[in-house]
Amino acid sequence: MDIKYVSTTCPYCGTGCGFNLVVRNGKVFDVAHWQRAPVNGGKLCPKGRYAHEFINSPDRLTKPLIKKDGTFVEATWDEAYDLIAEKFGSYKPDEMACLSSARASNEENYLMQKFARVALKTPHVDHCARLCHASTVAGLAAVFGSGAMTNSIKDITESKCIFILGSNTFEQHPLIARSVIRARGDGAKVIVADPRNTPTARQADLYMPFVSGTDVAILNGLMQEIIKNGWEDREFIKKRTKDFEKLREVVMKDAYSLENVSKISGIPVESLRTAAGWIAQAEVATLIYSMGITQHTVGVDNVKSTANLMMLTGNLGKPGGGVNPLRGQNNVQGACDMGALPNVYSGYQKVTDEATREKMMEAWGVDDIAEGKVGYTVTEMINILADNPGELRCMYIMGENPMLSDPDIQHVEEGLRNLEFLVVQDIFLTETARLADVVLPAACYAEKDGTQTNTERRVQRWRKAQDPPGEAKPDWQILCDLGRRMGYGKQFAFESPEAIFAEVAAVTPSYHGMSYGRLDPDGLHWPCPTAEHPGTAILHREKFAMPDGLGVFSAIEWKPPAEVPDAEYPFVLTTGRVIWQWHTGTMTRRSRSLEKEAPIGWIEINLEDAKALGIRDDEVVRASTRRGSIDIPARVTPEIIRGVMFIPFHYKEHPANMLTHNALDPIAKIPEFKACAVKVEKIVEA
Ligand SMILES: Nc1nc2c(c(=O)[nH]1)N[C@H]1C(S)=C(S)[C@@H](COP(=O)(O)OP(=O)(O)OC[C@H]3O[C@@H](n4cnc5c(=O)[nH]c(N)nc54)[C@H](O)[C@@H]3O)O[C@H]1N2
Ligand SMILES: Nc1nc2c(c(=O)[nH]1)N[C@H]1C(S)=C(S)[C@@H](COP(=O)(O)OP(=O)(O)OC[C@H]3O[C@@H](n4cnc5c(=O)[nH]c(N)nc54)[C@H](O)[C@@H]3O)O[C@H]1N2
Ligand code: SF4
Ligand SMILES: [Mo]
Repeated sequence: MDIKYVSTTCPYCGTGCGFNLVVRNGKVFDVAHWQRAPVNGGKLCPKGRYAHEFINSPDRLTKPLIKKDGTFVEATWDEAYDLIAEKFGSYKPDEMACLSSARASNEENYLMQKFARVALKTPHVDHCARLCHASTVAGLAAVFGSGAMTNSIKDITESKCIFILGSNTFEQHPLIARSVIRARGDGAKVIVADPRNTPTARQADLYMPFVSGTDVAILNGLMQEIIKNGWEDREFIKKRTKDFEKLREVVMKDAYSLENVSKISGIPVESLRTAAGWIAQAEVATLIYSMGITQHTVGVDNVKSTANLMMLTGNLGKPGGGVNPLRGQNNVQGACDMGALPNVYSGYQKVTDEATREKMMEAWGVDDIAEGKVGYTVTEMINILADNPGELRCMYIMGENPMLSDPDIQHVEEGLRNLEFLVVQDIFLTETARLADVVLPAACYAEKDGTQTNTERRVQRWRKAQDPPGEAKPDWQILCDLGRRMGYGKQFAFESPEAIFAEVAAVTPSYHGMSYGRLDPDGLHWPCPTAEHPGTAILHREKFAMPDGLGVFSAIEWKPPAEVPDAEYPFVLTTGRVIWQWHTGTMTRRSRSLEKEAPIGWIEINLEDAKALGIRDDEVVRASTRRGSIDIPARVTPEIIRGVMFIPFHYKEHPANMLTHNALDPIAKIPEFKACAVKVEKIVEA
């Protein structure tokens, strides 16, 4: 028997844990701890521990499929490529759009944006970061000049006060939660604010339940209390920031007195006062946030407010401090870094800057690429498809499943059905793939080499452990094949991911100093500008990445969510995740050990609310919003604040996104997944 261990990086969350895939006679059959792994030192959460289980699922796509008269027929790669190249060649650039994938490697994301811009000449390329941290990228870039975690995961252990707002760290980034536990063991105070008493909240020294959508009011209230007590860090404010007076003017308003904030949010005044004191008076404090902050029509405002609080208290540019947005997907940081976004090339170089565009054309050896204008975001693409049919006619989706993950699924389906030609490239036949004209079978993480960039900007390797099933191919290879078919032989001549990475390093300033050789054994944090540079674990140490080096305070007023409860839809619906499942479930629901822990969806309803509605625990109820209705089992619990209900969005049987609202943040274009108005009723048998 031939057994080998192949060390690689977890394909689930942005923590970036390392483990060994155990391979027997050429097939992966288990995961084993890799003690040397830099982020997690061998420890894993259940998803990492069972990350082998879906790989050899009998449901894997193994052959290209072409839809003929409404049914899929197996095809050869040549047939599929010929059809795609012919179709892609028949549309105008502005009629085509591409979705890249935070599940795929840096190399693959780089190639997808290059394919869109060079081969299709379309500016319309985006990916699921839009649904996730688009507000972070826009918000933190506006105030610090860089939209990423300011400190590293390990650095959290140095903190003396950890404020977790809108992140269920213990379920969604379990191996980052480990740093929180360590810091707490060393005496750090932990504050958690969340509408639900999550496993994260249960670890807190101070837990503040509150009503979804009131974050800016809470943050402004904390800042008012800090300024009133003279706890702000005047030296930091003077030396490192600007526009403090503008902030002061807003947060000192009566509207943000602790009494008023308490009325808006539901958090007792005493808790707010304690939190303000702990954050301001700690030797060093850090703020951790995730989707509770970003997924709002005021997502960018929320993000800027978190930055306000940490600048006010002088907690940036030092160990144990920072504003730390936890990035979600394994490689969402990398997909953004690689320029799979409609406004930037790799390294956040603006498409609207003509000199940069010329530089890219020269690097890519072409005399024309997509126009230097900002393309459509995912959410805009779907709106255009549904509302202005004919404007976008053709789409190429790699590794995303918008038919379950985008808001207001009926609207998404209507939009995708308006496409004349849809190509979906995935490892399984997803709800989205079923709507495609051509489905391309991709290799999964265990079947290819590549790199991915975790939430702390650490670039790490994936290593091939087995061959893909059937005729499936790595995404990078499919993109190269298609690029060549479209007449760009030289631009897509890559023979390996390593060769693609060399081009990434050449054209991306923050990755200039990286190469595969340098990524072993611990990876490298960007920015890493030269071949000698050790990488950068903590950003903004001396100055912010702004032209004048100063962090910018923003004056932000609280605004309620786009849709608030009324007589007909009297509750706030919020949505999210559980530790055992991953997004649209394509992988975790095919992992026996994970699926058995959480096989069905539910709606969380507060005990008192349930009593008033006459609803019992486990009873199937009807949840409805202005978008649609689903029938779903009730989980009646004291662990969610009154007036708010929660549904995890993993389950196709009870799709939360039938209900969610397609209202967008005006800047980031992120949808408000975290708050809309819902009603819940008993189902009366006819
Ligand atoms: N097991 C598992 N882990 C995951 C994922 C997964 O699908 N499964 N997905 C990954 C991805 S892509 C991401 S982006 C991250 C997301 O990670 P998180 O953001 O931690 O996860 P969510 O459950 O979406 O939301 C976090 C918390 O926000 C709270 N919340 C709801 N409304 C509000 C509000 O208005 N304000 C505030 N402040 N909080 C609110 C919810 O109660 C919830 O506990 O997780 C990553 N990790
Ligand atoms: N209601 C609600 N909706 C949400 C959210 C929420 O909190 N509430 N959160 C949003 C967030 S933060 C996110 S990130 C999105 C996620 O939205 P999606 O990215 O659409 O969700 P996934 O299920 O992760 O889809 C990834 C797809 O990639 C495929 N895949 C995996 N590996 C590979 C590979 O190597 N190659 C290829 N080609 N395909 C691969 C998987 O099978 C799967 O179909 O969901 C968003 N939707
Ligand atoms: S914490 Fe994230 S990266 Fe680590 S094992 Fe769990 S899912 Fe994988
Ligand atoms: Mo995400």
